[in-house]
Amino acid sequence: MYAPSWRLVRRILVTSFALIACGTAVLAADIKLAWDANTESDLAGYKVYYGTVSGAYGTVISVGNQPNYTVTGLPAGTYYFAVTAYNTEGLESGFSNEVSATVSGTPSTSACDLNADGVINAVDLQVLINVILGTQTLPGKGDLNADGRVDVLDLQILANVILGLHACPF
Ligand SMILES: [Ca+2]
Ligand SMILES: [Ca+2]
Repeated sequence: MYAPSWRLVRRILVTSFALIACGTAVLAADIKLAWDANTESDLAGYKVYYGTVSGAYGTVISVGNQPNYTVTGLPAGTYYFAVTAYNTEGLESGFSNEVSATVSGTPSTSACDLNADGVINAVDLQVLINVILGTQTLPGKGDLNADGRVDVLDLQILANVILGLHACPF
């Protein structure tokens, strides 16, 4: 019983696995993975494994019979990925080589995203108003024009950013 299984594992071993692209979402990211297609006639599909520790994959996703997959909505952190193939009898190959990707939790727009929810909108405007009114404190944030004060000028800048008139930071 053991030997046929061993041969199968050898046959359907995934030979190449490459990280194609890392998404640029602000507080979460999509990681697109692709690998060489297995050409065995009894191939049933692939499984993508990933986790935050190299060689220890806490999450497994059956991705069907397609040689690529996008893992979506990953929060900030470093992730390690590997893939296996399995056949119509349910026998699974060993892991492919491992690839890693780091999702940055620091958005380029952080200076204006005052409540750090990943979008710049009227909620941030309200937060800034609260800071100016003294009902909320956000140490180190809100001074968008870097003049040492958080005041109505910064509010105007943030409004312009929301309206699309400025990038942030500028
Ligand atoms: Ca926000
Ligand atoms: Ca200011």
